Amino acid sequence: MKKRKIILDCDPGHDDAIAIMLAARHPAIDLLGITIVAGNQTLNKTLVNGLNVCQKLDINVPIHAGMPKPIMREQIVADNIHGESGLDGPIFAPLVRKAESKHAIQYIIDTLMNSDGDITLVPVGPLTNIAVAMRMQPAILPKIREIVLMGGAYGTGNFTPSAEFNIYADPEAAHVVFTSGVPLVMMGLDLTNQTTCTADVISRMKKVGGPAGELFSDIMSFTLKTQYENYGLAGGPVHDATCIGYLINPDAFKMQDMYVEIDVNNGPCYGRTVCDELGVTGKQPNTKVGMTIDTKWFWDLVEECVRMYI
Ligand SMILES: [Ca+2]
Repeated sequence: MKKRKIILDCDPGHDDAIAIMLAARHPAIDLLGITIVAGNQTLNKTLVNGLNVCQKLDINVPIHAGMPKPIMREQIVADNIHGESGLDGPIFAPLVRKAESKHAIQYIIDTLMNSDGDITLVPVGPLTNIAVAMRMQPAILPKIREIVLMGGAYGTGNFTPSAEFNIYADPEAAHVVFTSGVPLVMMGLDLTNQTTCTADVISRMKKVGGPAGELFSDIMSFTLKTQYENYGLAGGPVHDATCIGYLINPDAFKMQDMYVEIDVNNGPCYGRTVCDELGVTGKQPNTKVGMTIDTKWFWDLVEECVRMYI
């Protein structure tokens, strides 16, 4: 099998950590590098979290720090879901792992420009890094094979009634990406909320053991707590990891082509991914939107990946 080359752009983050876990070891994925953006917490915190996860799981890919602030809006963080550190729950050993000195934007541009157009970008946080890279060097656009992102919803949001967190955290950046003409795959809340991790799933992964089993258990136990406190739910979705699942086996997903645009007006729908599900605009679809996922297959995949760290 030819490995799928990706750059994972993330804001770790609990579900980001699970995405890193899947991407770094699965034989179908060639994880070239990790770029970090502010999102779930401020950049200094999301960077430390990314480094901690990679140190704990012995993942040796370059990690580059990116944009500390959204393009236009005031910064927001999701400490209600991810805690003060952005990755509350697990206790990590003292951090020795270091980030690369090159800025994430330059890393993304250089890596794409030196490629054969076979690299997929996987942004699972606010789209600031990707948008700034596109604006700084537009020649990267035809070099991007595809963007497989977590964000948005064709239904309702989770941070406002209209908007999902990643898009709401930088709607202007999302607008740049969704109007870029690059092929887009969007895993929105409608799909990612189907991957609800319950206490049963946590014990299943803990039983597998190893550093990944332990980390999964510590991470998702905290997620279960905040999901209950915030939304009254008995389980927690692992949103970001669905993007890696899609790259490994798109057949486990039902997708629908839609025209998607971002509401960047300062009203109640600010940051909404307006998805033309019924095709009423007559506009050419620009996005494959995730509708359903084979959940049994997904948890088997997670277990398979947890096992690869033993
Ligand atoms: Ca994320």
